[in-house]
Amino acid sequence: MTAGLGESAQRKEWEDGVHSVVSLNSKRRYRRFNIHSCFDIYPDEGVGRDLAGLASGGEVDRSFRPGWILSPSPQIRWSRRHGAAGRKHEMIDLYTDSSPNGFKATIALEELALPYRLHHVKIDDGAHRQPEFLALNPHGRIPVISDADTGVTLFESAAILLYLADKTGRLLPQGTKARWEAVKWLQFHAASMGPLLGQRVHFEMFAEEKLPAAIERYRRLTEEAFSTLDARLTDVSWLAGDEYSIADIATFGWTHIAAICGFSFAHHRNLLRWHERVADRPAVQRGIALPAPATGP
Ligand SMILES: N[C@@H](CCC(=O)N[C@@H](CS)C(=O)NCC(=O)O)C(=O)O
Repeated sequence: MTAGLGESAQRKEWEDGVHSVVSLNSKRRYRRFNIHSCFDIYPDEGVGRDLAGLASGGEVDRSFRPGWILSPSPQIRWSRRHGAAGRKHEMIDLYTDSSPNGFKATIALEELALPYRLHHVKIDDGAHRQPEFLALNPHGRIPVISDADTGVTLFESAAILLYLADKTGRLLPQGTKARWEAVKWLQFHAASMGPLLGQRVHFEMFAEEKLPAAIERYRRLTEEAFSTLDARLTDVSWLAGDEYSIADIATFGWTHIAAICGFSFAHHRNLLRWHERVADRPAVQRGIALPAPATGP
């Protein structure tokens, strides 16, 4: 399930660092992030479309599905040449799109400098509903990783973050108390923040019928989540305490999109300061640009 280039030719390109980031078509639609489809009620649009005509450049993974693109960042090329975390890892395949849940995976992989192949699953074109993708995630959602090192294939961004932390021994504190703080805030994000922001985006920005009760409900619930995070960050730098962790990465995936959508949390001073600290990290800046930056609805 790798590129049509053939493994050795492809590996050579990666090692030489010449396999540059692809550009697809310049349609605005492509550059748009996919938060409108980050929850279960998104209609099953675009399935079965011929995607081949959409790609105008770069390396297309034709053995898998036209339109799925390999686009290593400089970090990937660096880690391919120099190895990561003291040992050589096999490539991780990441299947993703430019979206809040997808950015969690790209940020974590960039932070950890693990070698990975990035497959662009274009949600707008229905690539996530194709049989090849459903074989990886029967629920038809990105992100998904598949790790040749271990044979593990995973969907659900929080599970992916836990897996990457477990694999490398990084981004999750060692001490029992801080470790469980990290897991708690990761779960808070996965269950009580991300899905609510997804609903808010839908009802405020995409729903054809503007339903005041639904808009008010998700504003209130996401505002509550922001307040809870703000209180947590009163006297600690990171959600787990002293250490930056996968809890911060998960939460940032959505605060990044909230900011782009104009869902202001500037009145939560601790949360805002934390958001800016995370945004300043070079690996985060790379992660939110893969496979393309989010530009808003
Ligand atoms: N709980 C999942 C949510 C995954 C999810 O909803 N991903 C969105 C993109 S952010 C998606 O694939 N949407 C496609 C669809 O809903 O059809 C996770 O955290 O990974």
